[in-house]
Amino acid sequence: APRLRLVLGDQLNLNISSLRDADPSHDLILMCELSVEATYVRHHKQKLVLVLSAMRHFAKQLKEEGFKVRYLRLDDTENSGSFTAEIEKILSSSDCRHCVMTEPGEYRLKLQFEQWQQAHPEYTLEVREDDRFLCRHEEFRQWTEGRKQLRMEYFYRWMRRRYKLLMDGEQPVGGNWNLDAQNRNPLPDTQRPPKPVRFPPDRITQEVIDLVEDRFHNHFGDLHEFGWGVTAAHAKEALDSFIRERLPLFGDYQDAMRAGDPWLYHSHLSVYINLGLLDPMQAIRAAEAAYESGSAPLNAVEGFIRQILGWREFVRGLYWLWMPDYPRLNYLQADRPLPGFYWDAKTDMHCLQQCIQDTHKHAYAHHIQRLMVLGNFALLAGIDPTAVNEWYLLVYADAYEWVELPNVHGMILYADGGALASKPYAAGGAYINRMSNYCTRCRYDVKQKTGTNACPFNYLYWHFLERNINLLRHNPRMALAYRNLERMKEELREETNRSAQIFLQQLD
Ligand code: FAD
Ligand code: DLZ
Ligand code: SF4
Repeated sequence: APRLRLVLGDQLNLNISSLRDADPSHDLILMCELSVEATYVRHHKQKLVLVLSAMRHFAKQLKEEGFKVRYLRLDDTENSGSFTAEIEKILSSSDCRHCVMTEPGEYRLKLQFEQWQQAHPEYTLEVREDDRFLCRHEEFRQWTEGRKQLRMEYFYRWMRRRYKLLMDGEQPVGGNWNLDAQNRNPLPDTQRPPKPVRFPPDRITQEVIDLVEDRFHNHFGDLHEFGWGVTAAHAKEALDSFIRERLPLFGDYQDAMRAGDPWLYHSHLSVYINLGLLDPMQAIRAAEAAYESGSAPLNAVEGFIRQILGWREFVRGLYWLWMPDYPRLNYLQADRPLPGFYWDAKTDMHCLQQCIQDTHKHAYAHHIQRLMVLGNFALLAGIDPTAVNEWYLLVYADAYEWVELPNVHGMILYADGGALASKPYAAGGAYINRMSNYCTRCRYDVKQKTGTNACPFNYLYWHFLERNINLLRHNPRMALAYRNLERMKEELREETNRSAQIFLQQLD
């Protein structure tokens, strides 16, 4: 019997589980551009162009492969505005009763499909597991069983063994599981990272750019420099160029930051992997092959593989384990509104200003910018987790809730009280100064601790510890920080608190 196949905007892969047994002569594939998906958070303009253009290119490819595709455009007059209404329209007007889809990556959509199925027992909605991920739900659940704490490092070792990646029998190649200690170098001024691969918009992308400028002109972000790839072929080209040109130094400069350049030696592959345009195992195997052929060192290859095989799978497992209650946690009771400068970059703090500008211009910032500048500030200033989550979900081209939420709620905000990260990633200005050149052009002085010219990260750091002493003091990984706080001269401690209070008042 013919089946309907629904493909969501981040499932753009011919080998996706919902299409695996599709029959071009019978089946109909449904794809929908929906205004709610574009606006449930007001996504960055580049993210909208990326997703919609990639969807249109994928539909074209499906048709070229001989499939019948019903593709609903945002501006089609008969667009009913929801996935389930579109499914229903097709099922009720044909003899097909069965729709197949791959599970969505966001809880909100999972719920929507479940509710529809309950209300419509006359149809079958077959939801298949998303096996683009390298750890299935059941496997992840088994891994968590009997563990008091869930830590990425142990999950990662388990995954390395399972997939026999960089293994020497039962032991890690080179003797260490994790070479992060070698991956903390600042970038020397003379070091010139290669230019990233960018893809000039083709006719389809240009059409979507016009559409987005027209319909979503008040969304955050700049479209002038749109250069993301929108097909699997583009993604493959981006992977090849990363392996050749950037991977060898990926490890060394993984944590470094430089004003005006968010790209550095990162891969810029998350957008493609998350959309389905690039298979995560293909990226991992390509890096492994570079190590084996001697073209990239172990600290780079191990570091890169850990991000995809370890972190990416770990946060995805936790998301599904902890939803739907997770986003409501607010361990540190943070409730300050998000400062306006997260939108317009109007702040004298040069590091924040640069990271927000990069984000506005490219819908991209690399990991340490997201974690140690933008995230660190949100943590130290006690910004409301709901507002921070919304910001991260809409500004980055690679953001979907399954990956954004654990990184923001758990990793940067510690809103889950340490379920994900063993301690808050709080740091003063010295860290940013060591890892970047931001401070040299800042109106604040990173060396000063208090007063109107002092780097705000410095006093906010101590104020954060002070404010949350009852919640954090018992954490063994915070012991050193609290000992330092307790050793601080009373006068300096008071000065620090005063500076922080004045700064925070001005923020509101
Ligand atoms: P690279 O540095 O080249 O890393 C290689 C790959 O590893 C990435 O492409 C990505 O697939 C994976 N990866 C690395 N770190 C993580 C991580 N912590 N979690 C999951 N995957 C990881 N990543 C997203 O894909 N979407 C998000 O919405 C997102 N939000 C984040 C929010 C915060 C606060 C933080 C700290 C991190 C977030 N990350 C997110 C993780 C990471 O910052 C991005 O994956 C990375 O910056 C993407 O750029 P890249 O492809 O150049 O990464
Ligand atoms: C992010 C996004 C956007 C902007 N637009 C669409 C769309 O029009 N149609 C669609 O099927 N998906 C879209 N997406 C992705 C979804 O919002 C959602 O984030 C993912 O499908 C979750 O797995
Ligand atoms: Fe950022 Fe402080 Fe350095 Fe200025 S001095 S760039 S605020 S870390």
